[in-house]
Parts: sequence; C-alpha cells; structure tokens
Amino acid sequence: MIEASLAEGVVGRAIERGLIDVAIHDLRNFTADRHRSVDDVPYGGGPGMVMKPEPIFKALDAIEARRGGRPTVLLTTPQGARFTQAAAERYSSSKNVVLLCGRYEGVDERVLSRVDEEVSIGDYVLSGGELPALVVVDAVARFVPGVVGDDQSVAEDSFSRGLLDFPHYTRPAVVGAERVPEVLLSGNHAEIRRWRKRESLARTLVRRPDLLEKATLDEEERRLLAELQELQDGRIAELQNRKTGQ
Ligand code: 4HQ
Repeated sequence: MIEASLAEGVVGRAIERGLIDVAIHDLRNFTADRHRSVDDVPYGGGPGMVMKPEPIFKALDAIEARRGGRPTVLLTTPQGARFTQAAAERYSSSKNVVLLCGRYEGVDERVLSRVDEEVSIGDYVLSGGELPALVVVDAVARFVPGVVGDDQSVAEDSFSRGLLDFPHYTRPAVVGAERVPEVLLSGNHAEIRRWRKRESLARTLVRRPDLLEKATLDEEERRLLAELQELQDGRIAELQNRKTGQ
C-alpha cells in the first residue's frame, strides 16, 4: 500500500528525481521469535493487541545507524497534536524523519521515550498509521525545494497564506446557466488580484473564521476583511430584527 502510493504523483516524481528518499521498514524484520510477532496482548486485559516495544527500538537503531544521525521520530496517533501546514514546513527542514505507523490498539507507551512528536491527521479512527504517514510524507515533500515545479505556488498555497483558496475556473466561459465571473475575463490583473483576495477572505470568514486569528494580512486584506465583516454584521442584524419583529 505504501509502495504503490509513493510511486504516484508529485511524491513519486520527487523520489525518481532523487530530491527525497523514502525507505519502508517492515517491523517483522526486527523480531527474534519464530512467529515474528510485532504485537502482544495488553497488560491489564481488554480487547485488541498492542505493538511490542523491542522491534520498534531495533528498527529505530537500524535507521539511525543507516542514516548516520538521530532522525526526527514522529508517531501517527489520534492522541497527537493536529498535523498542520506549519508542522509540515518544520519537518521539511529535518535531514531525516521517521514515521512510526502503529496498528492494532497502538504502541506500548514506553516507545514514546524515542518519539519526538505525536501527530494526528484528524479526529477520526483509522485502522493503521500508514495512511496518516503517507499524508505527512506528501505535505512535507512539497516543502522540499524542487519537488513542486512552481515555488511560487507553494508560497501561495492556501494554508501557507493562512487563508482558504479563492475559486478557480477554466474554459468554457459558460456551462449551462453558470458563467465564469466577468472580472476573470477582463484582463485587468489588479482587479483580478483584488477579487481573489476578497473571495479568499469571504470564504475564510464564513467557513473557517478560526484561521483569521493567525493569518497575516496586508493593508488591503485588512480593509477588505473589515468590509466583509460589516456586510456579515449587517446580515446578522437583519436576521435578528426579523426574529424579534423590530
Ligand atoms: N490511527 N491520525 C490507530 C489514527 C490516526 C489519526 C493511527 C489509528 C494509529 C494505531 N493516526 N492507530 N487519525 O487514526 O494519525
């Protein structure tokens, strides 16, 4: 599953071009028993199995020896801090990152002594850490110089700017009853830039107002946001008045 995914798309091409190097390690290769067990029953009883610590410690030792230096060790778990674009950028400056993927109920708590950060990709339960690990690899790889063709597009990416993206359109200009906004056909680049800023801000205000607290806005953006907030307040006042019959 991991191999197949890493062969595709932007990450696949980055590996092909030698811009990043991703190695997959099977914990069973670091076991000593006849059954090559990587899990065992939980102390204290209860359902499910727990990942054994020793194969993980041996695997981490082998990786450290092979890469020649202590890697940043991440554990994918719903108990972790939410994985963000800022975290992806931070990890991209580590020479080596290990993504420890748990299965079953999770890993023996003592493994955390070797973990730098626990990361969660969202509040839902998956059956293994492999998909979260692939998510992290993808988001981190995009910050490695050369991986994304256009450096400009990485800098302007929705979350790097701290705002949601503006709407995109391509040809044809008319589909059924739906027309492309006139400003995008105008050729007026200053107007287009302003329209996109306004749309980004409006979407963020409505869908993810929490993002606005951290977003760094320029002068024009602060003014546009104030206008949008006034419009929104007006609409809320209108709704309130309708309810109270004022
Ligand atoms: N799991 N974000 C349980 C996740 C998860 C998530 C990974 C399921 C670890 C043991 N990981 N295993 N959400 O749901 O990172």
